[in-house]
Amino acid sequence: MEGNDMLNTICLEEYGKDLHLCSNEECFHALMKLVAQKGRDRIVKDNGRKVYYISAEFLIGKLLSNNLINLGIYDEVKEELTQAGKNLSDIEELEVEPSLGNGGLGRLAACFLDSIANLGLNGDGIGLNYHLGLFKQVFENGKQKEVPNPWIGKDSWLVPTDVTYTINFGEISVVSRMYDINVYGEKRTNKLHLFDVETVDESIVKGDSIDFDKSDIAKNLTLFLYPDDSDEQGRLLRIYQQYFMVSNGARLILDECRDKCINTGKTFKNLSDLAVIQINDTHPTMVIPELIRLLTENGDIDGSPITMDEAIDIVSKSCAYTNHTILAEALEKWPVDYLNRVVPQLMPIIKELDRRVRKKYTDKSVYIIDDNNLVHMAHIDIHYGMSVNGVAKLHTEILENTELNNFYRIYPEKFNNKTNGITFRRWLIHCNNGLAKYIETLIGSEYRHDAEKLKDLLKFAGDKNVYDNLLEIKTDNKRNLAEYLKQTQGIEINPQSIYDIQIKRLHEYKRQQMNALYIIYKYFDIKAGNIPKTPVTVIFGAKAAPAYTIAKDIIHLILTLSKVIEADKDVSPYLKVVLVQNYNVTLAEKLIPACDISEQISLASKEASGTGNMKFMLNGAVTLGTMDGANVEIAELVGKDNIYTFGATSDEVIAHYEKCDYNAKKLYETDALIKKCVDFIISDAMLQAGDSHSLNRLYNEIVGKDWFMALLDLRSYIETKEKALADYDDRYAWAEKMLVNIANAGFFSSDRTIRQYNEDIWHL
Ligand code: 26Y
Repeated sequence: MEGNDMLNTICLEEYGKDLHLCSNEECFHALMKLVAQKGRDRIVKDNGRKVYYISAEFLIGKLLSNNLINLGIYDEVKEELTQAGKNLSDIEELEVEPSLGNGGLGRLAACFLDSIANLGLNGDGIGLNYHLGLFKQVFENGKQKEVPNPWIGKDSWLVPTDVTYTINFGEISVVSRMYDINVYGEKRTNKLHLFDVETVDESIVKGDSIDFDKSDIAKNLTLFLYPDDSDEQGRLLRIYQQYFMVSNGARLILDECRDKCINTGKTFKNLSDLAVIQINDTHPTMVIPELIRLLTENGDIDGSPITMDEAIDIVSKSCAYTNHTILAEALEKWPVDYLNRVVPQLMPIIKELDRRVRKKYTDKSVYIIDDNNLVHMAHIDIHYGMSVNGVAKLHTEILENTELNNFYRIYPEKFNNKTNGITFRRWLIHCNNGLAKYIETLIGSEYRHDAEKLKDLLKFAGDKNVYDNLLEIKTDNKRNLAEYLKQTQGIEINPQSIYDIQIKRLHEYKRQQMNALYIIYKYFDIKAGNIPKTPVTVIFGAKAAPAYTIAKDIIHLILTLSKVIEADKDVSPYLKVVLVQNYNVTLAEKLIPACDISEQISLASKEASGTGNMKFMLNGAVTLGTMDGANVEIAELVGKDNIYTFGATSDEVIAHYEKCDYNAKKLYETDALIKKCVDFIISDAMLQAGDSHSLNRLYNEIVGKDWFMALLDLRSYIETKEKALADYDDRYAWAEKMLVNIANAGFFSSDRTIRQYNEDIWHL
């Protein structure tokens, strides 16, 4: 067979020995070489329009298997390794996951790059090369501690380029360098461009902490992703990072367009024919004034001047904005003072953009600079971009009708929805290859290119043989997860139990605390003698922002609960609570295929979309969720028998906020069940096992504020979860739910999402 000694050939060249004699490290290196060779002939140059996906985060995960899959050599390589007595998963363990994102927004950017390349579209990512990533999470005494997360090793996918720029800030200037990571698709190889400062200095980080001297920009600019912004220095550093990213990006874009202009006889006046810039939330918003500045200061490709009117017009036709949140604290507003200090060259442009808005509109709420001298970054995007999109149907509706209604009334034509998606190449074919292969035996391999074909699985509804196989694959995955957690984290879980999983950033609106209150309910219930037929393992994975006190208190609550329940021999055989350490993409790939119940329990209206919900569905987990974000679309697709929904609707929640009539204390005082669960947080058992200060603070927060209304939905959550757990025991009925979920997941392929971006916004 052609190519079945591809790797061996490289091993002979590189190491002068056969594959079976190479160490795993050598194999990894040889595999990287192989990927580079195979990807080379897919580099396509064209002079057409190109999309630049600019984002402060790209949570790309490990790349080895993904690259092999996208290059179409995964099965062959796996086979060659097996023949040589090697194991691909062992080799994969050597790769360090780049930690270049917080959560959903960063992972979405990675899925999008994958789909852009696989659809054969011309599009690159632009971001930053954070050396120590987001922090790595370790637990010490039941609390989260943050340590650096270095990921750039000797075998890195990162390739230095000779592209460098001098980037000027108010007081200093720094020299940048661009590093590239190839993004391999079936049809072409694109790039993720990550900019770095030449002078960055990892040695300024204090010991095993994420603390460092925030004043020395040349040394610290690309050390960490979003360092703590609880103080002014941290916030200033964020502006430095953002401007560094967009100034490099803008110059790269203009340089590439200049080349294309020369090849095609166009000028910068035609910029929107050559480039479209998708702005991932407001973090890269300064790219708009920066492009305007560069065009007006430097003129056209022949040096002829470009006026402010022209520059604004050119840039406005090229930029598009995606909103990912309606949480007020995440809508960026920068003080004019800060911008004056960090990027004084941009302020005149921003003021001019604001002046034009003020001339046209009397409604103060759409101004760019408000009465408190805060610059509203999203307002720049909306006035001076050609498209504004939300990330799920409900989210876009809320933007149009509530959050951004004042803008929607001015620019209805700019607003559009693009429901998020996930790449099935990573989130099914790679992470659950057993299921992917089995699906292929049932409906063929077409679904790999046309995810909607998964619907053909519905033909097998009622087929007990298929159900048996689906259940068996799930059980295998559950065993694998148990094995993996034991080996990597020393955690033991029972593969016979129901795996109920909530993995996502720790945030009050996502309501891990409500899940914890359910666990307390269940603990009492089991204590009272109601032994569940099948034991339950509740698994969490979540990092809390370093300065987010309540989120850290919730972590402490979960870890303490876990300890208390473990120690109680009446309950521990039936209920186990696990919080995995340092939840990341790699862990997600192990957790999701093993999941039975997918927890998507955000307060309705608060989760813009969610994408974990889609990954779970695709892997045959059943959703337990509120009617929020993309859960609404999942519910529409699978029908009410195949999802467990509960809780207040987004309209009800929005009404509570408008009327300010939500009262947690009253619920606590009038509902004995709620009181009993909440009181347990500060029970003797808990205070003995945990930190009383932290537990009391959380207790007070929940009783006194409960800003995200966990107590409002707690009763319906408990009832619905109990129903789901009971239903699990009818194994064939459950398998049918699994089948229906998998079959209807096709809509959530990011290939679909990217096609829609391209059809409606990018026009590549
Ligand atoms: C202001 C700054 C500190 C900041 C940093 C990161 C603000 C927001 C974020 C990240 C936001 C984020 O991840 N949003 C998520 O985007 C996903 C992709 O669209 C959605 O699925 C998810 O609902 C949303 O919370």
